[in-house]
Amino acid sequence: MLNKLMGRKKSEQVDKEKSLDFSSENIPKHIAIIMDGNGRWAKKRGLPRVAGHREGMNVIREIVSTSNEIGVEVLTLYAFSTENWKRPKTEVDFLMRLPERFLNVELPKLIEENVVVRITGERENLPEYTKRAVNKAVEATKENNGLILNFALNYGSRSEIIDGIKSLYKEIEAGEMDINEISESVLSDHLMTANLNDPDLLIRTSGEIRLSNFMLWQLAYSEFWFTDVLWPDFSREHFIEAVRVYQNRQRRYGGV
Ligand code: V0D
Repeated sequence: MLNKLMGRKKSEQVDKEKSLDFSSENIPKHIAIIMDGNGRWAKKRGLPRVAGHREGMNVIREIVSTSNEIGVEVLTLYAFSTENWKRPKTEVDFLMRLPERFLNVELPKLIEENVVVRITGERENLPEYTKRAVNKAVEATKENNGLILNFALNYGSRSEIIDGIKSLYKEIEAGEMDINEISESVLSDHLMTANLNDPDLLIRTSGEIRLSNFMLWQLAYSEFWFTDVLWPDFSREHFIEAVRVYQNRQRRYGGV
C-alpha cells in the first residue's frame, strides 16, 4: 500500500516528490537521529556556529510532525553528548538555552499533538534553567500517549552502560537478584532507555560514519542510514527517503 502524502499518483510525481512516496507498512517504530553538521552549516555561510544550532533547532519541528504523521512511535534526537562540554563556554551556554527556546514556542503544539517529551541522559549537571525547561515539558506531556519525543541530553552510552552495571550490582548485593539472572533484557532494563524499544533506524547527518558513543547497546540490530546533508538542511523529504531505504532493506531481508 502506498501513501501519497502530496495527494498525487505515482505517475504524476515529479522527481522531487518521489521522496514522499513511501509505504505505510513497516514504518520504523523507533528512529534515532544524530543531528550533526550545524557548526559546519554556519561556517559555510560565514556565520557563528551558534547560528547553525539555532537553524538546526528549527528543523526539529518538521521532523517531529512528519514522524507523527507517518506513525513513528519513538523519535530519539541526540541533542547534547557528554563530550560536548569540551566546546567553548559561549557555545555550551548557547546550547543550554535551546531547550527553553524550543519549548517556549513548541510546548503548546507538542501538547496539542499528543506528543510525550522524554529525556535520556544525566539531568543533574545541567544548568537550572535547562532543567526547569525540560522538566516542565516532561511533566506537561506525561499524560499524552502519542509520539514519544526523546531528547538525548548530556548523554553518553558507555557511562550509561557502566551505571546500568552498577545498579545491577547493587541489586545483587542487596540479595534482590542472582548473578545468573543477568541477561540481555535485564541489562536493557537497567539502562536509561529502559522502557523504550531499541531503535529500528539510526540516521546520522553531515557525512560522519560513526556512532560517537550514542546508544551503543541499543543500536546492536538497527539499520543505519548516513547522509552528507547537514542537519540544518535536513528536510521532511530526506527523512522520508531514509524511511523508504529502511523499508526496502526490510523487504529484501524478509524475502529471503
Ligand atoms: C543543537 C541541532 C532542541 C543539534 C538541534 C541542550 C544541536 C538544536 C533541544 C531540546 C539543540 C532539548 C530538550 C528539550 C527540548 C528541546 C536542544 C540542545 C541542542 C542541547 F526538552 N534543540 N536542541 N537541546 N540543538
